[in-house]
Amino acid sequence: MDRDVHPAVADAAESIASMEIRGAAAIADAAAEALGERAAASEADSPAAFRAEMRAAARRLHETRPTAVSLPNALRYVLRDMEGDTVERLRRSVESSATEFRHQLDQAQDNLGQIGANRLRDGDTIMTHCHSTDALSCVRHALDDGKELTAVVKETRPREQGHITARHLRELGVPVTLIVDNAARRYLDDVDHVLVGADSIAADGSVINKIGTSGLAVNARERGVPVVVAAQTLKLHPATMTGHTVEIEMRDESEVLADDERSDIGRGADDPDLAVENPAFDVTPPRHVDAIVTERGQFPPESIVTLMRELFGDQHGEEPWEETLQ
Ligand code: RI2
Repeated sequence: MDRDVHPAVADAAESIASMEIRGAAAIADAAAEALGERAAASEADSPAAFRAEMRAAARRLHETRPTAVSLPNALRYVLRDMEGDTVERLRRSVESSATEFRHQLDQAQDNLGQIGANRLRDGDTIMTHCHSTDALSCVRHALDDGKELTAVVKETRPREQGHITARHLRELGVPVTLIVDNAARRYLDDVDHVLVGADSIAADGSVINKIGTSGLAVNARERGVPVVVAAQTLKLHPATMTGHTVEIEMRDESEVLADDERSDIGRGADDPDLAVENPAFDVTPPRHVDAIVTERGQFPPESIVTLMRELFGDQHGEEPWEETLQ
């Protein structure tokens, strides 16, 4: 049974679950920050009690959203190397790992952006889906290199996160054309790259990203438009190397159909035969992806497993937040 979860952790978990904090990198950053805050606030009277508090905090954060592997990867990073034979040493170890993780995340996004920018040419038009800070890092670096870009931005139903992308691109001075998702195929002839982020990358090179990415990729392939996925290695999903699949988050139906709209359509507000499904993500097979851009370089999706073996080869066994560990 979990101990009481500290308010700093409960607040972070709530913000992640409600998507006030969203985007795979931002979720990881918030989770690492919350673990650091939890460690700083601990009044544990023994190393065992401190470790139990950290496991409880990590479990609470882990249960918020299931698809973006950046979240468990962040928790593992901070807790795997937790060491010390006193509470004070353990605390310092967690705080320093959390700080280091957050610094590396920023650095990776910056390095990835420079690599992704090399793919973009002066005068190119990109098409985006949802909002990805990794993808925007590529754009920012291309602009810093003196290239001019324009963007076709899909609004990305149901939460219209394309609006966030449009706002950031306009802040960067990039001319934006906002379109509804259904118009994407019509505009593909006008674009040079589809540039998206990822929530998880599987060992076979499949890309798990915001719902609608796979259909966009299929259409882009048909039109000969390259699909570039900007995803720092934090998005690589280690469990897929041993056959696990990535859970797709199903979100509340009210994001798709408001309660008052439901009664307009159905036979009353509680019509049992009016179903609404709201999967937040989909899976794009590697054959529809041209390149995965990471801070370690650009990879054809089929070869990403070599990088995963290098990064996660020695990771196995129990998760550091499981209660069976002492
Ligand atoms: P960065 C988002 O998921 C989008 O699917 C986006 O492509 C992905 O995270 C990666 O975002 P959500 O949290 O890490 O909005 O590149 O559901 O910012």
